[in-house]
Amino acid sequence: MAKPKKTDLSELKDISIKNPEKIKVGLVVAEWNEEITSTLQQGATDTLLHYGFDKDNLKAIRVPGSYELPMGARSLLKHDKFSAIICLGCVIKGETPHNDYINQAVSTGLTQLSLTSGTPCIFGVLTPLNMDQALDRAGGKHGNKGIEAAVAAVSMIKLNQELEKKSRSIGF
Ligand code: RBF
Repeated sequence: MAKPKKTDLSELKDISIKNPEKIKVGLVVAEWNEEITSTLQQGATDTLLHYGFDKDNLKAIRVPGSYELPMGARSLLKHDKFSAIICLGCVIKGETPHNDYINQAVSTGLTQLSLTSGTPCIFGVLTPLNMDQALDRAGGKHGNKGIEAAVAAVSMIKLNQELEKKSRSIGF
């Protein structure tokens, strides 16, 4: 029997969250390597819909490149109350170490923003050595990492819901 493709949403684990249709999620998508990042965005969006989120509560914005992902996420958080922000980009290694600087800045920026805002800002950035590796991870043989980014967001939303419920029940 053929192995199911990792892009098949029916293979996703069961994560049941409360009132998913009321929860707002932001998506920040880099325009660099747009053919890759749009596939990541599609995977992330389909996944959120699969878990019961309402498309009207998904706010997607575009930023020029991955370096701008943390700033885009921060702008979204200032604009509205989101339960998670999914940041999607693709930084391909070139002849110079630009990718190292961008990747370092984005991962540090998103970590800092998550910790200071208290809202999970998901790192959905591909860091491939070449375009083939990027394609393998955007709907190819390694699945679609946009799906995995959305699963991480849903898992963190569930965790925060459970902790809020617990702290209410013990009177905090
Ligand atoms: N942004 C990406 O999202 N992916 C890339 O592969 C990428 N490569 C870049 C290569 C160079 C040499 C430079 C200068 C920028 C690159 N950027 C890339 C854009 C970067 O994330 C950012 O948008 C710009 O540097 C403007 O701040």
